[in-house]
Amino acid sequence: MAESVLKIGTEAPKENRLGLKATDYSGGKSTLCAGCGHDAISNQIIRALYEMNVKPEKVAKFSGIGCSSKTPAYFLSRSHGFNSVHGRMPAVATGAILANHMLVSVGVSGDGDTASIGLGQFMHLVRRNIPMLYIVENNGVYGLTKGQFSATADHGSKLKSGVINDLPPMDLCALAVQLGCGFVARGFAGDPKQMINILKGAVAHDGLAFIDVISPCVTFNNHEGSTKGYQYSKEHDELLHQIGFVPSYEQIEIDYEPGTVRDVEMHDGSHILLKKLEEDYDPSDAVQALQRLHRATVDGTMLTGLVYLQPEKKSFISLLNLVDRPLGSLNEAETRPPKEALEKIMRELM
Ligand SMILES: Cc1ncc(C[n+]2csc(CCOP(=O)(O)OP(=O)(O)O)c2C)c(N)n1
Ligand code: SF4
Ligand SMILES: [Mg+2]
Repeated sequence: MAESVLKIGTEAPKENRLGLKATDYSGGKSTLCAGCGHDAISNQIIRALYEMNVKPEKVAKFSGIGCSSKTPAYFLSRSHGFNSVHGRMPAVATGAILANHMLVSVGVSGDGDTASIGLGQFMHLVRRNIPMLYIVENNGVYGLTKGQFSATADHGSKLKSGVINDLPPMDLCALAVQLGCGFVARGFAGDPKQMINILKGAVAHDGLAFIDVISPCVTFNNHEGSTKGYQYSKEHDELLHQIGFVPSYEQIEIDYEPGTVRDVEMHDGSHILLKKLEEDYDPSDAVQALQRLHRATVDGTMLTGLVYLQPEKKSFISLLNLVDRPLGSLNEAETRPPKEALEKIMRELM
């Protein structure tokens, strides 16, 4: 069967179903270094939201501090945005999303922002299953502060100055799986065909969708000895499967051999299609996901694809049983507990 059924690399129409062009999703001019992986990710975020017909005004962007965290300025200039303190984006996003969960929330962070200073915040965001797309643009270094090793730098990788990293890397995908995240994926900025479908699946997910994107820093971590550069990543990329995405308004046609494509229906009626490659990988099996991630670390490969998927997991919004309106739009009568409820509380306190 042709790749097009998996919607890989399909051409989008000039205008989406809202009558908007891709340029309606663009942002300011990037000030990042030419060739930085982060810009490639911004382009795919623009394309994913445009092709998924998400109104730019219905998007909230969040970030921390770093070259990666600057990127929300370079896409969706018509959307809401909050550039927070270093590593504190999860707390800001949690508050904003609880106040208005009707928006599509997109968080962009860095490996330093998430895995170092913001690790505690990130872990609680995942544990609570706050409904948002959370992208880590992972280059293994603190790009903005001139290329020191981050907590995701591989053991044995070398800085330009010759300094070797003696510490083991932190695998944010494994951490997310362990914390019960219902959507965990790894992409590569040099593979836009795979990334676009991961991003679309993540937007369709009702809960925290975590994507770790290997995003080379061309200025500080793209040399010989680096394990997060373009060349090294291309040579060590190990695809779990081919990913396709079919939106809810399109009919799915699958004529692969039985058992070769896994079709996962998302809560909005869209479908994620996973075509098996060399092995029979079950993305709903957390133990297999952790084993596979660990094996990749030991083998020195870069595992990419949808690592773990549990679309039915309840988001924090469902757990809290929040109304289908932004909390700020509720009037006083709707938010004030009735007299009987207050009297019941008073009786309990006596
Ligand atoms: C509280 C605080 N501590 C330290 C810094 C300095 N600082 C700015 S960005 C950064 C790391 C950025 O690394 P990463 O999140 O990986 O983003 P990248 O630039 O690599 O995309 C650091 C340590 C800061 N701005 N604020
Ligand atoms: S320093 Fe590195 S991460 Fe920052 S913009 Fe330049 S290439 Fe990108
Ligand atoms: Mg970084």
